[in-house]
Amino acid sequence: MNLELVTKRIEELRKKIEYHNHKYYVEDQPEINDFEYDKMLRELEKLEQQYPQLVTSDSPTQRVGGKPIEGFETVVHQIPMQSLSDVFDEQELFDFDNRVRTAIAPQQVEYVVELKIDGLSVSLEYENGVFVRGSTRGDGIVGEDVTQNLRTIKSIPLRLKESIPFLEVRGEVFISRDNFIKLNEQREALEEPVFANPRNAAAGSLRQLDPKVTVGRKLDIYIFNIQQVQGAELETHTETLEYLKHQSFKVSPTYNVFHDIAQVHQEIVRLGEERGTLPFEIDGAVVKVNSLRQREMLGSTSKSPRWAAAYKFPAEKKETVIKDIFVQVGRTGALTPNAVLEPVRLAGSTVSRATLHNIDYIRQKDIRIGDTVIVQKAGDIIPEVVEVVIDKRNGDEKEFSMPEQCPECGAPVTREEGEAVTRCTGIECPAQLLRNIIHFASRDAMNIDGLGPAIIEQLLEKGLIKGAADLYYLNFEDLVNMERMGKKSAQNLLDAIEKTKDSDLSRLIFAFGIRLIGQRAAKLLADHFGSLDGLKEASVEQISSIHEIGDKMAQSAVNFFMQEQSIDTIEKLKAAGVNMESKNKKERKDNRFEGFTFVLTGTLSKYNRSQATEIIENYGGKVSGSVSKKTTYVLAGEEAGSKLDKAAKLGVKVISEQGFEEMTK
Ligand code: 1X8
Repeated sequence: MNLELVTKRIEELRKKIEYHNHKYYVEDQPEINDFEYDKMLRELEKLEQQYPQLVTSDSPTQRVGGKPIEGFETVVHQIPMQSLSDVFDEQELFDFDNRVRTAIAPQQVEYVVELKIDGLSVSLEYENGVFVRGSTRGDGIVGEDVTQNLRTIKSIPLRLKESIPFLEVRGEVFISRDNFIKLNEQREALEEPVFANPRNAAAGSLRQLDPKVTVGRKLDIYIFNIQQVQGAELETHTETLEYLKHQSFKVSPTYNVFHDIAQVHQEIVRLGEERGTLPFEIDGAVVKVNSLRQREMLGSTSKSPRWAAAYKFPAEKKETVIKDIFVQVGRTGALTPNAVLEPVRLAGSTVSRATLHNIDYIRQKDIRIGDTVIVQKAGDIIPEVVEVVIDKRNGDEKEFSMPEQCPECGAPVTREEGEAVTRCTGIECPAQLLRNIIHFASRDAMNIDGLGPAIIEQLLEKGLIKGAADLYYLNFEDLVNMERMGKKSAQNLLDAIEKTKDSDLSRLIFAFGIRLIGQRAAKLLADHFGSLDGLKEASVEQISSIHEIGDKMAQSAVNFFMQEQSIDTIEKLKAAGVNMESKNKKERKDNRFEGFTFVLTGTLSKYNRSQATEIIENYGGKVSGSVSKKTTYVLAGEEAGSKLDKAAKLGVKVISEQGFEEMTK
């Protein structure tokens, strides 16, 4: 192909890709499937690699390409990004209407009512039709340049439909409830802190220094205002929204026009009732004067425009009765008590369940089955029980306690000290497979390259795996039929899985995710027992005889290897050819130190502390930190201190480094 043809093809691909992007992400009416879309994107990527001089900032390939940055540049907003003045009830809304009518009387006023989206306000700038800069609101005067991260949002056009010299728009970046829940589940599985609400999740994601992290967050945007424009003449806000839609933006999903404030109020009530049914969170409704000329006449105060108001929805509360409490096992293994409620209408939907969070919450509020309670759906997705109406108790209420066995798989549950959460311990418990497999594949465990949470989730959903061991039985056909998985990535993943069959035993032990057995303990166990079979057969006493392994850890390991689910998993892994031997196996020459406990003190000349410990353990001995009657020998180096005195007092034998060498010859 000559350069002219390539240029034409590139342009054609970009147009097509952006067209289908718009169909999928803005109109929600895709015309082609992922495969066809990916094919075009790959062709474009390849051409741009061959002809880097043809790459432009508005190419769809640039949505993901950004490199991590050190920090954000600041942006001074040419048009301040003001906040809205709040109104909280009908009377305050009428006062707002009066102020508007007084300022522009006797003209007729039209109002537009829209949703107030609970996200993060941003400004987007376009020069000659191309997206050049995006920034956060910041304090309204100065924000941060988050252009790279905004490019990852597929509903933001990188190029306008019609080129105009300049356009600055304002919109709200948000994350849908579904994606918010998924994101938090993933974070929980990776033991990262969860986001308190969708707004925090959106803000945190947009302010990532690495755009690759933002890509995965599935942010979205609604555009609701033109801040500045050169190249279009507009008279009303509704015209503005139509124009923005025409220019490929995703605009406020509902907007209706009203002539009097009573109708405006009715619309707000209607939106409030719809609130719970929307796929994203709103925290109110926005009322705006429609005429742009009237807006100018009204102007702004230093804080907010006089032509708009935000009507804030209150957190709705209702009284109802708890009929029962049942326990749900989340995908992370957490057991969450839930209340079964006498159904009530709340914030636009019928609520028949509410979370009780955990057993501490239940005890603290003294919530019992049969209680009359107040439930609330504030900014939160899941309704919660806020308080008990004690006056309505009749004595028949029953206290609740957590089960000792997982209601999903029957494995014992545990609750760690200082933690509110009760968890299931079953490795193949259907409710917590996701978390376990993510851990199994993670970098410090089996380190399966390219097997991230999203793919694991798909594998589970499609029933291709039921546990970590099934990963080793996947075939090419299984993988290549998954979403967003090409032939090459399917093969890469199979290769990556295959490679991990040869991992050291310590990785496998850590990968099981046994309670209290972290990376270091896994290494000690692997080195000490040399094989998984050896460890499996070991008693609590044998395991806890290892220096640094306590009784609780040993008990936890023994419990794990006794469970049927664990035994099955190990058998499957073994049959698949996964290595079960330690590469670091201690060559125990003999057990000459069996039953001996050493205490090390002072500085040895030939070895450091851990080398000496290793030698002692290799001969079957133990090392302890303090001298007691049970100590067999104190091994004393240079400048030994108080431990020698203690040894003398208790009559414990003291040996020198030379003496020790003799013993280990
Ligand atoms: C903030 C918001 C506005 C709108 C929606 N969601 C918001 N968070 C809207 O106009 N539909 S306007 C606005 C502001 O001006 N501070």
